[in-house]
Amino acid sequence: MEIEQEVLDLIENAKRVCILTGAGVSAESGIATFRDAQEGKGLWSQYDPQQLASIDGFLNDPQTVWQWYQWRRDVNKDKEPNPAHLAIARWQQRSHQDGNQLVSLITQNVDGLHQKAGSSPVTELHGNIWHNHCLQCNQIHQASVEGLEAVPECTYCGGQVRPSVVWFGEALPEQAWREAESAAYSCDLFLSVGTSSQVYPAAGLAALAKSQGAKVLEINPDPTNSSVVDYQIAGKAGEVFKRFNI
Ligand code: BJW
Ligand code: ZN
Repeated sequence: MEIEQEVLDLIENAKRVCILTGAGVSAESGIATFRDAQEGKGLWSQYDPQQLASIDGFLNDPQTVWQWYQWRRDVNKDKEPNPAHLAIARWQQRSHQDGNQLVSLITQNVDGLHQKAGSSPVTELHGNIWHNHCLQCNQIHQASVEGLEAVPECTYCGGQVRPSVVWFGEALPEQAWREAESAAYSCDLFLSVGTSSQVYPAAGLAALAKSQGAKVLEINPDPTNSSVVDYQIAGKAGEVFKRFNI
């Protein structure tokens, strides 16, 4: 049987599907992937995103890290979901209606585009770029920070307000991680879409799924060649979802 037919059969017959998405899913919406984020971006090209997205980076230079996130928010604010987000949302909605398949969506993305596409529920492993909280007392800050160049001060304790994203060296949100592990553990099809699978613990979810007998399908124009992957579909997420009529 040719691979495409096998993949279609897997998609149709799976009882539990776990979809893990990464920055590549938002690439077709015009949002640079995490590791390409700095290419050709003027002022920010001299900074290493891995350094900026870290607690040490923030503690060393809160102003620069805050301004990087403000710049990214500004870039992201008018971006719209692309055919990949929309296909995943439709798939989830169909599965709710038909009741014959459970489709869990776990994302590493912080841009909120899955929700904007109508996906529900969405498990956000690395937080959300639109939310903020106090570094010191954890108080959530709802007030709009649009355009603010200086790190806001917490109105409760005077601490520094930071974006509610998960930086290197920080633990993932407990509830989100529990949902992700449980979805990976119990699925029979694991779909890894648009992620370089370099960042742990998210990158370990495919292996967890496989250890419990799931088949692992990867969609990426630049395949990771991981030994965990059973089926590699090389292509852009939006185009592949269209080709497979998902
Ligand atoms: C397309 C496409 C198209 C293009 N269609 N595809 C085990 C081993 C080694 C290291 C570790 C380990 N466990 C933990 C670590 C350390 C670290 C880590 O993994 N480091 C690695 C770099 C080695 N992990 C952590 O620190 C994590 N925390 C932790 O482990 O805490 C321990 C702890 C426990 C208890 C108490 C305290 C601590 C936290 C990780 C947080 C990651 N955060 C970031 C930043 C979020 C905020 C922000 O955006 O600024 O999350 S890093 C960044 O990477 C971001 C992403 O979500 C994440 C994953 O990146 P992703 O999505 O894969 O993007 P890219 O750019 O890498 O890849 C894009 C892909 O798309 C490419 O493959 C393209 O080909 C493809 N693509 N166009 C489909 N059209
Ligand atoms: Zn505070």
